[in-house]
This record gives sequence, C-alpha cells and structure tokens, in this order.
Amino acid sequence: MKNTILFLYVLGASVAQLAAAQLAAAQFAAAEPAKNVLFLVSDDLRAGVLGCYGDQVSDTPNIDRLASRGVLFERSYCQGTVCGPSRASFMRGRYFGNEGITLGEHFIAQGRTTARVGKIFHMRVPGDIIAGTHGQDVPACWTQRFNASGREAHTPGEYACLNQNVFTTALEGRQSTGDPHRPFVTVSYEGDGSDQPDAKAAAKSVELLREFKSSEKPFMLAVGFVRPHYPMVAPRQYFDRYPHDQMTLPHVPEGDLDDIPPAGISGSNSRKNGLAAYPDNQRRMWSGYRASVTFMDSQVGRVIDELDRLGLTESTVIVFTSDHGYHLGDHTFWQKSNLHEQVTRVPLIVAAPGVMPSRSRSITQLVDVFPTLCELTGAPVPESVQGKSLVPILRDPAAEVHDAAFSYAQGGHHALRTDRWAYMRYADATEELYDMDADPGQFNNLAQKAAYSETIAKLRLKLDERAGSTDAARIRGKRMKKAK
Ligand SMILES: [Ca+2]
Repeated sequence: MKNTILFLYVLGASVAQLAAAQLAAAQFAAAEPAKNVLFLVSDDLRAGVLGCYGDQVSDTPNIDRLASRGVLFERSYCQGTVCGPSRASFMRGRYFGNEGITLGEHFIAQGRTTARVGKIFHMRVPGDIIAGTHGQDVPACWTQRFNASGREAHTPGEYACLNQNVFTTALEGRQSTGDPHRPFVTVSYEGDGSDQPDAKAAAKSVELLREFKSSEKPFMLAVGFVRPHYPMVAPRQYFDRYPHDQMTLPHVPEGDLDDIPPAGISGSNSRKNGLAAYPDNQRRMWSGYRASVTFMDSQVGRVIDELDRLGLTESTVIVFTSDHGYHLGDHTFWQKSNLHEQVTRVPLIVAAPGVMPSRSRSITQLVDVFPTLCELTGAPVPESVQGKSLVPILRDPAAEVHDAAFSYAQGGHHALRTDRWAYMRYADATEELYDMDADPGQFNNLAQKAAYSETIAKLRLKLDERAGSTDAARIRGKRMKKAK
C-alpha cells in the first residue's frame, strides 16, 4: 500500500487516481485468500483470435465476459512452444518443467481436492482423445481425474483435409492419429455438440462443481479443453458463423521469408504442406479454427455459469489460458513450435475475489500462474518454482514483475520478449530481432543492421543469462534426481 502511494506520487498522479488506487488496494487487501481455484486451459489457442484480445470476427462471448470481470494480460508468453513442454512447465512453474512439485501435488498438501477433467498435462490429440487415455498425465497431481473422449476426425459428417484438397463424407481413409496431414482436418457435422470431448469435459466439470459445493471442501478444478487443436470438429452451426469466403488471411509481404534464418522458418509452411496451392482452403482453415474456438468458448461458458449459479464465484480464483499460440498463415506458417509472436503469445485472464477488472500490458509468462495461484489462495510458493506471482499486477496493472519473457522451441532455439523487442536466437547462432512498437507483424528483421548492434548485444547477454540459468537449473535438477 505504502509503495503504491509513493509510486503514484512520483508519477505525479492526480488525487482522483490516487484515491481510486487506494480504494482498489484496500479492497484487494481486505479480500480473504480465495478458497478455490478453477483453472481453464485451452489447446493451441492464439490470443489474437479472441474478441477480448481485439478480434473483430470471432464470437467468444464467454471468455470475453470472464475478461471483463478479471485482469486480461495482453502480453503473456508461453515457455515451451508445443503442448508437452509448455504444460509440464506451467504445471510446475518452471521453465523446463520435468522436475519439481506439480501445482496439484502442492494444493493437495494444502488440504485441497484437486480434480482434472480433460487435457492438462500432455495428451496426444487426437490419439489419446479417441482412446480415452491419460497421455503424459501425472497421477500424483490429482485426487480425481477424468478423460473426455471423442471420435475426432472420425465424426460422421463433412470431412475435409485442406492441404490435400479432399472433401468427403466417407468415413474411410480419414487423416487421424499419427497421419501426416491431420493438422489440416476439419469436420462439420449435424448435431448439438454434446458428443464432443470439450462438451463432455464441461458436463463433467458442472457435475464436479455441484459435488464440491455440497462437500464444502476447498478445491482446484483443472479443465483442459482440446479445441481449437486439430482436428477442427464442430457442429455445422459453428462453421456457418464463419463462411470461408469471408475469412481474411494474414498479410504476408513480398519477400517476407528472405530475412528469416532457415531455423526460424516453420517446417509447416504453405509451400511445404501444400496449402499454397489452395488459398480458399487457407480460408477454410480459419473458418474451422474460428468454429472450434467458438465451440470451446461455449463450453467455457457452461462451467463459469455453473460456478456463478452455485454461488462459488466469490470464493474462487478463475484462470483462463492456453498452452501456446498458433500460426494460421502468418509468414505462410501453420501450427506451432516456432518462436514468432503468434505462437509464443498466449491468452491469460485471471479473475479473483477482490481483484478489480483491468487490462495489463506488463510482460508475463505461463510459469507465473503457479506462484500467482499460491499467493491468491494463501499457500506458500514452493522453492522449486521459477515464475513470479502476478499479484502486484492484479493490484496495479502498470506494475511489472519481469523485464523479459523467455520461450524456447525444440532443438535449442531460444527467444526473449521485452517491452519493445522480440529477439530469437537459434541453435546455429542465427538471429532475429524485431521492434515490436514499429513492426508488430515481425516483417523487418533488424538483427544484421548496424544501427541495432547495441540493442542486440544487450539482448544476447540477457538471453544467455536466462537460458543459462534455466538450463543450469534443469541440469542441476537432473543431478539431484540421480543422487536420489
Ligand atoms: Ca497445444
């Protein structure tokens, strides 16, 4: 409180602003630690596709509503840029997440029931979804766990494999588990969606919330939705909202790839995966993605509505995020495992008792979710956690806890995102540097330009420090495990 006042005086804030900040801080300070946690995780969801992140086309009323009653983090970044590493990372609050206590184990030790519904740790989509199996789940993390299965690409209806330009209602020969073209599959079908994994996850979550309400025991309910991860399956009415001929593709300037080093070029680019030949199918990818996002949003709405209906909202922290973002034709790239902004940036919304709704442009990371949940629920932060609590930002959206976010892609490729710069350094020492104020689309790589040699020198040092300390911590962790 004292610090907030001092900070505002230094800034020369008006008396009215000061009073508002004092009021907000006082209300926040007065809030009891939250009893419960509802942790909602989407899969392969790029932040920029949501209405609350400024998208003009997507219909995402439920996530937007959550954003309007919580704090929306405009610049939050994942660490791992594919499902497995990212989820292992945020569930342990560590950059490389295979060592250290999980969030669920920690909360169990605090006397909470912890339930998982759907995909939280890595599961193969569609493989583990069709089979109804646990994937790389950590059983010790949960007191209860439930998988949500579905037919995925085999759902009867209008199937398309867009990079191959295949359209059929036949059930034979569809691209599914392990097949190379599965990321380009959409299925539009007649139905209410209740057979879909995300709808089943919502139904189970509603049931669990009712049980938790009557048992009165503190809980963490983690709900993992699998859409908009491929295959992009949704009832026809969701596809109808996004006719492909009304979809706009990302602007790709002439020669866009000329200044991106080979290691920065996604293996799934339009030329290589075949989509270059089918611009209409690129639009259909957007249509399927948006249909899946809106379907997932509806399921998020069912869970939040039930929390409200049961009167649990006043005692529950709600977090909504995704494991990483997604390329949909940006720089001609598709999918993930790439260090450009559309993949590293994730949606992050935190709504908690006593927290004033706002938006923050402070740089944050998914490893911060774990310690934030600890602080909001009055739990200690385990020593193994490397992230930082975002509670200072929940109190004051202008507060900062990190000077940079750190992300990585398989193969020893690293990235930093600061307030102004996006910097990538690949395993072969090639680099990219973008001025995100002047060039938010990352079209003009400044890494080789003499005028930026001082800037890049500083970022190199910072990246060494960050990658070095996280790698060192990872190696230390392995040694510790061996010693045990
Ligand atoms: Ca994912």
